[in-house]
Amino acid sequence: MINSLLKTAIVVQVYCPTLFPYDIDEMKGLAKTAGYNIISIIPQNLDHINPKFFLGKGKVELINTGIDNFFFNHHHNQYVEELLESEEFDENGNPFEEYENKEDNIEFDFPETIHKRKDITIIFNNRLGNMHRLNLTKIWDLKVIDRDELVLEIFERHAQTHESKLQIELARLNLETNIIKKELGQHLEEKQGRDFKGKGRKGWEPKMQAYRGRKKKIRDELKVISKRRNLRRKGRSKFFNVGLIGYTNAGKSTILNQLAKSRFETAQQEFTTITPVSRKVVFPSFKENGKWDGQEVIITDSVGFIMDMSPALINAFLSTLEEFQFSDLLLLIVDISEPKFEAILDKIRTTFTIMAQILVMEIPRVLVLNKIDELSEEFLQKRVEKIREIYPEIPNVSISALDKTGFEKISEIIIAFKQQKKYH
Ligand SMILES: Nc1nc2c(ncn2[C@@H]2O[C@H](COP(=O)(O)OP(=O)(O)OP(=O)(O)O)[C@@H](O)[C@H]2O)c(=O)[nH]1
Ligand SMILES: [Mg+2]
Repeated sequence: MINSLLKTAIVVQVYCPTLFPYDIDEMKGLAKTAGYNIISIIPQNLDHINPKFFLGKGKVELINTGIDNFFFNHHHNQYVEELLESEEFDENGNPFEEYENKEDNIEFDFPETIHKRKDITIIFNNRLGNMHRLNLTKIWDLKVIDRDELVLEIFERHAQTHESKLQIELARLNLETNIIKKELGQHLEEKQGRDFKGKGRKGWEPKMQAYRGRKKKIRDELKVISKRRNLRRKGRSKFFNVGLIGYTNAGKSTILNQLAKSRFETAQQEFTTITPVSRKVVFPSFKENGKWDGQEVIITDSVGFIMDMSPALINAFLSTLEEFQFSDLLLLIVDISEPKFEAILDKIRTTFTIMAQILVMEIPRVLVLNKIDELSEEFLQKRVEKIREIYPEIPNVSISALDKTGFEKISEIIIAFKQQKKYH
């Protein structure tokens, strides 16, 4: 049964040698987390992406017809006809030709709650260019977003602090400014031809100015918040700082909760945590003089990563992510129970890529293989061996944050690193 509170989405994915092959199962999870009910998934294989529509023209029209059939109307206007008819060129200026399979009709199973075209969202499991998004929005006359925007929508839903709300607004404004710039260029060329470029700018100027003003205000406010955070961090610098880092949904917050006996939100969905939190944890340790002693450590949990995270999002969250630069040890949390082993390796690679971007590759790190309660002993051993082969220089520890298996090993490792650093 379709949940009427959910928004209706059609997911489209283009597979092409030049495109990042995002996982379709991950898209299903992201769409669900953002509140969408997917009614159809439409893949298309292309040798080259269509410079104008991203998709092949035939597919664009088929999707349109499929939606039109449901609404019993045809919304084509003169401009759309022209856009579809006009000749296409690839990035080298050669006429663009594509193979089209006109045979495959597309039929959708729309829920009864859909009354307007605008109630449908087309989500691309790709990264669209602004021109593609503009053209497709005009042709289909409905909301078109890509994977980056979907992730941004999830962030918007989950942001709770003033800082994270500002960071997301900034990412959204950056995205919209780029779209408006493209739209403006297109508008001027359409209406006035290249010779008159600049004349129609006046109408857009107030909007752009408002965007610029708001962006500056947000940046200034974020700077103030960041300064305040620096002060708080200075207070923590006398302690040993451990950062929990890794792919979204790996179990970072669950681990922090178990260690700190806290109750931060955890959930079987992406980007539950948006705002970093730090907690002091006291690990019992055995001193040389034979006495038990409490070792204080600060543990920080933060926003999780995702494959090929958009630069707009990384930039907006840079100040949050840069917090990790002040860690003395990073625990790279990995969900070792994923069905596909290749996906686990991809997620570890993603974590390293973002770590390089936020300049934390010099910090000692440990791979924490979480969710072992989901795997048989034999299966786990095989996976651990493979990971050791691939990353022989990084220590690893297998745990289950759910039932607290392996937590004594984590404590030992943290204390060993802490003593190496001679923190007191
Ligand atoms: N089976 C099992 N599930 C776990 C384990 N650790 C965490 N989970 C579950 O995995 C899901 C994600 O856990 P979180 O702690 O929210 O993950 P996170 O890394 O903080 O995720 P984000 O904040 O979204 O980046 C939740 O449903 C947890 O209950 C584990 O050891 N075993
Ligand atoms: Mg979390």
